[in-house]
Amino acid sequence: MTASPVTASSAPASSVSGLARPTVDALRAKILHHLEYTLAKDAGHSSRYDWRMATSFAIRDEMLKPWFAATRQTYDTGAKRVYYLSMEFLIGRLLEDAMINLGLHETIAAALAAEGQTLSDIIEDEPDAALGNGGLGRLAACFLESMATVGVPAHGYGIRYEHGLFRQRFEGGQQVETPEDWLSQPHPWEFARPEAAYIVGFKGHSELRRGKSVWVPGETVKASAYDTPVVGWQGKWASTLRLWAGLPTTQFDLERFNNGDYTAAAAPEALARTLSRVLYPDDTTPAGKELRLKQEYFMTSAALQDILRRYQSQFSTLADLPKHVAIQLNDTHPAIAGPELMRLLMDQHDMGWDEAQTVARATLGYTNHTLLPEALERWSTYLMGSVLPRHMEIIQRIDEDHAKAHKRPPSVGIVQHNEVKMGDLAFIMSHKVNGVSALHSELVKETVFHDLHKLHPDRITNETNGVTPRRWMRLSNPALSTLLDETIGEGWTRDLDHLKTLEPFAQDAAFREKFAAAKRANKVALAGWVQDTMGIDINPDAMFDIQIKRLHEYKRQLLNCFETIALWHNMRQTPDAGWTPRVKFFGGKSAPGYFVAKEIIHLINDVARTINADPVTGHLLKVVYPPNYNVSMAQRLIPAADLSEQISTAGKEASGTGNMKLTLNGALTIGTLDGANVEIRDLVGADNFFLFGLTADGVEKRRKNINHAREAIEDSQNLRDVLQMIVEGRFSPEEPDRYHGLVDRAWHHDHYLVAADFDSYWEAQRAADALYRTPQDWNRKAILNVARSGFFSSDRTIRGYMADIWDVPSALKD
Ligand code: B1N
Repeated sequence: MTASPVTASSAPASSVSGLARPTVDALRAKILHHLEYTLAKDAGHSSRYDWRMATSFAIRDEMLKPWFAATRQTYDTGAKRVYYLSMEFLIGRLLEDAMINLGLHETIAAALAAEGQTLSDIIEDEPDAALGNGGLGRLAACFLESMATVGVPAHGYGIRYEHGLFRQRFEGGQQVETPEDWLSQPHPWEFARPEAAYIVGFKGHSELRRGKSVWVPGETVKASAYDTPVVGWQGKWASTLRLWAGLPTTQFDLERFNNGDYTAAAAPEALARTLSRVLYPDDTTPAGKELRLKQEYFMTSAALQDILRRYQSQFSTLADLPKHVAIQLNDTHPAIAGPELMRLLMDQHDMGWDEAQTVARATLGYTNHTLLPEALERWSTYLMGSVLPRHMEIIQRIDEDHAKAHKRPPSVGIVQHNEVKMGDLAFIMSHKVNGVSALHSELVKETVFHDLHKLHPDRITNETNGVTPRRWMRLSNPALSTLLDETIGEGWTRDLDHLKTLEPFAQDAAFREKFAAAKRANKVALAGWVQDTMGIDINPDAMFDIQIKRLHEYKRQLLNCFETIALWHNMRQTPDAGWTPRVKFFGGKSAPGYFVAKEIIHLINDVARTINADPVTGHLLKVVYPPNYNVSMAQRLIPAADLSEQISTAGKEASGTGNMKLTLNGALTIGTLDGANVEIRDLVGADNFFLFGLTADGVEKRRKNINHAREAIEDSQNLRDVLQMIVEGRFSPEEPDRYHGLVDRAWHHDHYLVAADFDSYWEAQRAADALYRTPQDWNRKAILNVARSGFFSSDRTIRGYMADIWDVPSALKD
């Protein structure tokens, strides 16, 4: 080991103000201390893992001060607290995020360098905490960071899944899932809190005792807390992520064990641990399994018990709960919170029915994240009644009360056709219901909650999603961040609206060159990674065209794939026609049981294999689909994107957040009028956005023509050629009929209107090609995208929730 001696070193170069930051030497000494005393390792014989752990512990020590200070101030001032209940927190890697927010990036790099270690290697060693599927879980993670930046006294509550979202591999182009294993190594960011543990019951029955309903559960488990601090920008505030792990309530059965019945002896433990074993890998569609309902209740009940315990340690009357507590439900997954909060207030704290309902409603808010009919959670009354008998009683009475109070039509009930509609339950039990983009919130009023909205016209509001500029710019795109700092100052990191001041620089040729150089550097870095990991040679001067998101038919990766085939076909016919070279990137996982999405993955990989082997078009077109897309891969791809693919069938994508990250990082969008694309286009300007396709209204109308797909295909030579090539086995010569089913569906069951939008998409793509050939114009528009995307900070979103839903002020002075 080539360690240089510890010198009396200078102060760190970072720009954070107001924080007492350690010097390089102090941090170096801390890292060495943790190496020796926490990990019991000798610096000379330490692995990369050891260095990462020691570095993480050293950084974690620095998080404690702001974390304690925020906690203490919240107690001392009796401030109102926000609780964000979510089955998913897709937090990704934490080391670099913490270093950046604490202003210690350069200090740590220097401290490690003095020990012969490379910070980037250590950062890369950290596994992604993939405790979420996609946008909904990543939004929860951005919110925790923004609440810590804006100064909200906040806890996130979720499940400490032993296995997060599965890992994806491709075998012969097909997705293969293997378990994700992030906890196989100790997680350095969490603190076990065995003293914060609650009993959660299931099953059994509800009985009357002295006129009061009492639930006698048939099974119980223990929820045990693990806390992770989340520090905001410049360490001025911090929030807490509290995740629950399932433990048995009964002692290990020693007698059975001694009698040789090892399985039975361990049964209670296995049952309890199942609750926090694995994240359901379904994005946008509910699993509908008993275990999932149990997981939802497990998280929600533990959270509410913890919230009431903390409240009662500080305040006396539960009637005042909504003055001091706001609870936000991330979709319907924790919607059992309504009946559970009422149960706790009534059965354990002797509150009457009406008051319990009033208090619960004033405390709860519900965010809807999807309108897909198949995505709305419903549980059979049989399952709900057997897993949660007391809650079933409460739900029925909530429903009856609501029917009486509002003389409502029969179609509105929570319980319908022997199913509990969790959306309706969440709506009725919340004082505010919000959608996640302007368009989505309007559609929520018109569709799923049409009748309830009429009865409660002031309940639905909009809070357009956002993303944290710390992770999605400062951390992931240092090249552009530095250029922004030099050009408009560093204020954008805390207040993304500062980006507006970049606008005049779009006209400045010298700035455009610097901007282009930053983008190119990111593309060169990505090209190097693609070469190293996939062995594909790509040209950094080609347009990098990127579609990264979960695989879902409504997101229409298939439309992009068809256009790729058409482009290739056209390029082959006239290779010298002045084509704009492109690299098409795809990234994303399919739910394991989603056959059609898996078939689309297979096709994209077959198309990539064919195109990438073609010498005629090798300099013009490549297709890259790296396996196992996750948060860290997003951080690599987004800064290098020229074109952002946001091409969902209009009316289907509630918001999208990848669209915001890509715009912020200077990609131009090709997209439909769907979700937050509408707001992106309004803000960046129609001239700086490639619009195509039917509108949400147009989609509904077009669907009424049952021949819409056939007519569109017959009208489009390009699309006919594409389908013909696929059906002939051009991309699967070893199995020519591999995609007959897929092509048949394209003709006859095109629910997401791929065919109807194809020509319009093709035209928009050619407009993008043309613009890319004039780099001055492309870069000007890209700069305007950056300058006008300040609205998409999750800090702005959080301020919206604070004002419209939570009624919480910032705890920070400035
Ligand atoms: O939530 C994101 C939005 O930006 C996306 O448009 C939306 O699709 C996404 C069941 C979901 N909606 N619903 C889910 C996830 C997991 C699950 O088990 C549903 N995810 C979204 C953030 O608002």
